[in-house]
Amino acid sequence: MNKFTLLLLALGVSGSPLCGFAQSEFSLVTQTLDNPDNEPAPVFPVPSDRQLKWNETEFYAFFHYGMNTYTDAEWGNGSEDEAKFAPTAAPNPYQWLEAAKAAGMKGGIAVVKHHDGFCLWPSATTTHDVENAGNTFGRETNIPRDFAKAAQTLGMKYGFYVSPWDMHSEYWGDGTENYANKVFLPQCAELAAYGSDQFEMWFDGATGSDHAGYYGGANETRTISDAQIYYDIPNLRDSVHNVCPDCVMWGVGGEARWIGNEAGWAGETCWSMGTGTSGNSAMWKWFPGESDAKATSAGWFWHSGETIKTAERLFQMYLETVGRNATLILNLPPDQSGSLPDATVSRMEELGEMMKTRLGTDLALTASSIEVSETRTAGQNRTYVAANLTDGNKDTYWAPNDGTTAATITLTWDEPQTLHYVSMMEYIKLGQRVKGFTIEISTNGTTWTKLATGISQTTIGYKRIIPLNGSTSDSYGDGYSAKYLRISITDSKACPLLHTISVY
Ligand code: FUL
Repeated sequence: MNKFTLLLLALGVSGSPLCGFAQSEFSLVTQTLDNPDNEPAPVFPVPSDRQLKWNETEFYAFFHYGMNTYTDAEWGNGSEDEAKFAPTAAPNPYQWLEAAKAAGMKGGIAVVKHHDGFCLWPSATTTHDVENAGNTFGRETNIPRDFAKAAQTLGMKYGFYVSPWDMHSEYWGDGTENYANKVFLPQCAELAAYGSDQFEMWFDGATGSDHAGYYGGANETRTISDAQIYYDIPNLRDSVHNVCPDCVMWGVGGEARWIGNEAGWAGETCWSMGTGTSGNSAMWKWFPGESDAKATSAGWFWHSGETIKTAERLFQMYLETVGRNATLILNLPPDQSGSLPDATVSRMEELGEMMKTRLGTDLALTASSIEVSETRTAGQNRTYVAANLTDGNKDTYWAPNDGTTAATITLTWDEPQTLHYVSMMEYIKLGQRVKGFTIEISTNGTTWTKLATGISQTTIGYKRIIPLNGSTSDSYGDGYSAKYLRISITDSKACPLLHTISVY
């Protein structure tokens, strides 16, 4: 019930909303309250504002750095002497993020406490932190402080990975509320204070039931039964949101999901609800996928002798994650100097160049026409015309009328173009809808050829990128010469809503 209806009821007006009032004064108001912009009804579930903003970060870096960097480990056990943390130079998060930015990434997440419990900032909750590091560089390290500042300077999004599992703490898994109250929630509060503009906190689900921890000297294996209760997650989520309103609580935090593998791919069909690589269109909660993947050959942490994957392989990961309605968090491990190795930096520059060459020039912007099979009736302040697809505004969208679940969008160019990729973005603010589509090209507007038929042309979601040659591993090729490109939406939960189409 809207405010105006409430007012009428309060005045005892029933039936015709206008009885007792001069119609000319109120009829417009009645229309105004009755969906004046003719907006489609949402298809639930829909994302929260913070989930929407989070999705827009698309491609960001992961930086695993800490005690393990100096002990050649992937998982410590919490007994490591703090003195082992002894960087050979001042750790340089600015250099990390600069490399990520060169690759086309929009942000980064720094690990500031891994499962061994060593904190890369001076924490009031423990002595197992940088304050007791082995040298001056170590003792002066404060990753959350420097990472936040670097991100802000570079105009990038940032957040922190703080492991809920803590093998140093005597309290972890002791059957009481001590760990949540004395260690974990206070640590999250300390981290939240490093910047109210954080976009994600990363809460890993590992609990290592078969991995012995130090636990204050107990040296045993411990487990917890329900992470949501044990870490007091609803309270933690609210507390962090009070300080960092746009911070999505990943994983255990419940606002974005693990895509189900660490190899950099999402399902070709990928819903932003449900779990795993494909999600499940029938689930009730908006739970978008994030894919965490390693750019290097060894572990999450730096190890001597590791190599960096080729730009082509990393681009494939991008197509198979960001191009399939997931985000990509790509791990770049800083070495013992606290900086990224040169090979990583130059690979990121190469990747950035590849992104620009392949996805940098949007041919949809130079199409001579974009025709659609149906355009939704305009409202007072909103149109649903095809031009909305290329206006660079994610808040305007093309839509057909209610009840239409199949439609075509045809782009025409005056001269033949060489086409490699098609990118589509749904207006997910009103829910993820599209269930099927096809892509065809033509040189004359009468004979059409379907492309990329080996790829499931099902979901779109936040973003879907189709390599027209049907290959994600060798996606560039020679391209296809065409004067016409037709996208047909073949099935949708309700009228489809697209805010952007790009062609490369
Ligand atoms: C996992 C952790 O156990 C790994 O060490 C790493 O941090 C990875 C990103 O998440 O679950």
